[in-house]
Amino acid sequence: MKIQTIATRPIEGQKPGTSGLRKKTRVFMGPGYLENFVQATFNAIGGAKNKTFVVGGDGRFFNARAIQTILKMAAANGASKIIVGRNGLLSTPAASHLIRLHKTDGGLILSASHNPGGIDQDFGVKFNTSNGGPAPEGVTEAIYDQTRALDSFDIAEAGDLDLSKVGETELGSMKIRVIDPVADYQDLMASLFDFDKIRELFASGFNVRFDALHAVTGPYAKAILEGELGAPKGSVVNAVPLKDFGGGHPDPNPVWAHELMDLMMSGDSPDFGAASDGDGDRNMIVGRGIYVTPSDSLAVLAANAHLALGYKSGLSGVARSMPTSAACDRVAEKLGILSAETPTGWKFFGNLLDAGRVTLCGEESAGTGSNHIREKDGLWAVLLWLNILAVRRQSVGEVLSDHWANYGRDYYSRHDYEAIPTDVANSLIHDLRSRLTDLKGQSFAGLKVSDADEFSYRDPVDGSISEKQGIRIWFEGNARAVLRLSGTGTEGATLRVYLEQYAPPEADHQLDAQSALNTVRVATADLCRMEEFTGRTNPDVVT
Ligand code: G16
Repeated sequence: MKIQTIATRPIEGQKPGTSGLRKKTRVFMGPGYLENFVQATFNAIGGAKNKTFVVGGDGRFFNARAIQTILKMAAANGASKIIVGRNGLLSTPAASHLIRLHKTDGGLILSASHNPGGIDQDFGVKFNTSNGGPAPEGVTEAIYDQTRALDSFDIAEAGDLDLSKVGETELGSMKIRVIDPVADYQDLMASLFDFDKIRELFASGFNVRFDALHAVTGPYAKAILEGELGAPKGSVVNAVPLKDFGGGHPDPNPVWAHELMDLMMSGDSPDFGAASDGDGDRNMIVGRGIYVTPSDSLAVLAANAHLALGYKSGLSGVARSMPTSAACDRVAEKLGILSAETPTGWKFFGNLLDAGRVTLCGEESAGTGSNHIREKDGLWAVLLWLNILAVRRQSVGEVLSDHWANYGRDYYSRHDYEAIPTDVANSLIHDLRSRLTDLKGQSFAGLKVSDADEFSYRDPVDGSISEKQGIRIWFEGNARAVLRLSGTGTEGATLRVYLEQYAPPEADHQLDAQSALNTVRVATADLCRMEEFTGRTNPDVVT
């Protein structure tokens, strides 16, 4: 095998965000762009020599090409073995599992998650470490530093590899093992959940609609829900992964999964609806006529996880990202277990999971997961819900009402203002930051601020500190707003406004969420001078 050492120069802006490096696909396709980032990643982890990696992606446009490049670079950098999904496909949770199962030195996952795919859409690359989780900030900083100092990359001179068949092949002295992307993940799910109970549920006539949104979870959901658990054929829709996800956003929320939402809100819906995202780590849960917010879903799963095989001895603790609602804290308090609050980004859960401090984690952005892997896991959340329903034999609506009657309801919604010019978004945040200490005691739209701060996090395991992780404003009457800029967008800035209003157990829990949150919405817009800065009066996306 001939190795080429190609001279290159640092490319600006290769700083990983909330979850790896995400850019427009054409940017990634530019000369040396992917190569620089991959070489920087290898350099940052002390080289790839004699190391093993998992490589796979969500099948979006440029996935197949990028994988060929990565394999050739891994071989040139001396890696000993690569495990790759057939046709380059691996969901993010499956990749995380494979890293752990085969004790590899890490993995490269190709995806821009819920962002749309195509030559004019988005692409991304993320490095996961040997625990199976997204690289922590120390590693992503080191990668970024390497991107700024790079002067060459190594790549094998070789033809493309055939990844369409399961089996082993070689590139120079590097072994390449092409595996079935679904099988190991399926075994893992079978070890966590009571598949017999779920089979009985389906056999009793309970029906489900799983919308894979033309993304990577299709083959996984087909094999498990229809193949192994006996859900009727056709329960999984949009199941064939497409390079452009059929032109939509593979984002499982009421806006982008509106077909599923419409069905579930119609008079004649299945008992249970679910969707997953581009790379299979996010989930959406919908009951007949009722949408379950991700924050509520996490709380319900925490309260009921003991009904599933893998969690029957209880949870050590629960963690949520800071903007996620307090609903799961209430469950943790009742269970007498730890509840942790981390910055946005699954990478922040890794240390807590590794240390055994928490078992379940979740985020408002439709991510839920547990210590079975080190990523959020869309299909896992769906199966846990199904396991719980199979034991409780209640509808999603009944489970939720019961939960709220016990714990109260945290009305919750996220409002996204997209494609704001970056300098405008930064000015709004900067202005808010400069007024933080004066806000307490002031009223906006009739709502009094009881406290305000900027979230900073000290990891209790390794002591690392992450600052400026979002602005929190608490209002009297148990309401909260959080403002932060997204770290996953590829165009301008996305301002996320997270709204929350608690209603205690004895209160009315059947209000429409947007109505329940209207006062805190108006107060927050006023307080942050939304219209003055952005000219916007309404968000682009409401989840
Ligand atoms: C990623 C991260 C999540 C985060 C989400 C939104 O999810 O893994 O932890 O909550 O982005 O982040 P932001 O608000 O910064 O855009 P995914 O599914 O895109 O990998």
